[in-house]
Amino acid sequence: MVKRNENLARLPAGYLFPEINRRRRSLLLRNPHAKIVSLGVGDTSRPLTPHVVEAMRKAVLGLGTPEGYSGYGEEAGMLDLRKRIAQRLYRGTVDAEEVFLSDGAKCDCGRWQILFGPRTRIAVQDPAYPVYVDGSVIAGDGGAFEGGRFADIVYMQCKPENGFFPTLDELPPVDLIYFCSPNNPTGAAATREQLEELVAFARARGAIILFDSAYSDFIRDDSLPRSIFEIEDARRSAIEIGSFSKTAGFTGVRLGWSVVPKELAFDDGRPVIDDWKRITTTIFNGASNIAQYGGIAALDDEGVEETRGTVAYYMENARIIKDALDALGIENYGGSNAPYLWARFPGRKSWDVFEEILERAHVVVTPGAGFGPAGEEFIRFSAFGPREDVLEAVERLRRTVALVRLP
Ligand code: PL4
Repeated sequence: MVKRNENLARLPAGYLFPEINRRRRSLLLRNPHAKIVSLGVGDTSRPLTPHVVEAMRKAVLGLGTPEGYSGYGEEAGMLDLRKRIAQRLYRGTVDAEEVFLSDGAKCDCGRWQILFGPRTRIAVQDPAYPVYVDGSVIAGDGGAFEGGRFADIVYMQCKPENGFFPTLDELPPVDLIYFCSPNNPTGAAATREQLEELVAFARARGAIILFDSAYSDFIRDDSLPRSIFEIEDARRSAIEIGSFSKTAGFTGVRLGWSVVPKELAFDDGRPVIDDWKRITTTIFNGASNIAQYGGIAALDDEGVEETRGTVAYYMENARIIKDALDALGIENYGGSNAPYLWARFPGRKSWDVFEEILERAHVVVTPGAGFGPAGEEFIRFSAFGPREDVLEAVERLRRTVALVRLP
């Protein structure tokens, strides 16, 4: 008999989002006529924009001709797209050769976890996108699961009380720090000073920051950094992962990237970028060429203009949700520079609040505990739904939330 991978055996329960879908299906089995609306998963609902569709249509038609056909490409992606990302999104702070295209930020997280390997000392914001912890555990990190947390993972508590930024000086030694800004799930966006502190901390401790900027296009406040590479010295202490998912609507098309600065090195002086090339050329065969043509279009003037419209639509959804939560007197955060609202239900278990909102209002949300221990008492609202669903959901919340917020 084949032995089960003991790392998988250490994971406590199913992955968060399938579990939410399971509960949603369970409601539908009991009540097949329920009209469920979702403010749950951060999945996009706006259609691809015309300019991007046209570029992808041309790419597909080209692939259907002998002259236009192409097979496997460079694993790192098309140079044209890498250049555009370096120039347009990073304004020259990174080189095109440091940009590696992929099939999405989540998939890159998994490959980074393979690269760093087992027994890496991990620190995560708490709460955090669950892939950081779950993927690290699968890769052999984290130690035993005890009392709702992994013994060897450093959970950097991020709560309203500390402005969603951890007290770094108190942390034990760490190797890899996951940091997401604008943050999923809290909606907090780190200031320049906070990221400077983070980079200085990583430099002093010899740690590497894995900076997830999947939501950078949602930043409205121009004083806030959109990339860790806006911070001096970050090139020697950070990797950044980005995504076309939320801004260009590529959650299904699949396109993301990692930026790996040439200066970033392991303790023996070997460049991290060399190992990243080794990993990606070995267990990845490059992002879809059709998606990459779409990405190139999304980053020219017309594409960027269209994308702004998509982002504005979701941010208007965020405003509608925020106004409703404010009107209901529910303490909430985020929604100004991020497409997520983080609402507090004092004294309540977040899975209980999730169940009650689902059962009474037929609205799917995401329970904060699914993002880590510090997410208890909180509910995440996603602004990625169609406008009519958002309006319907907030109307139903107005009618039912008073019933669920009492301990
Ligand atoms: C549901 C901080 C959503 N099944 O699409 P990708 O792979 O380029 O980006 C995924 C991603 C990366 N980094 C952060 C994210 O929040 C996400 C997407 N998160 C959410 O609701 O939290 C979608 C989740 C999906 C999943 O599990 O990733």
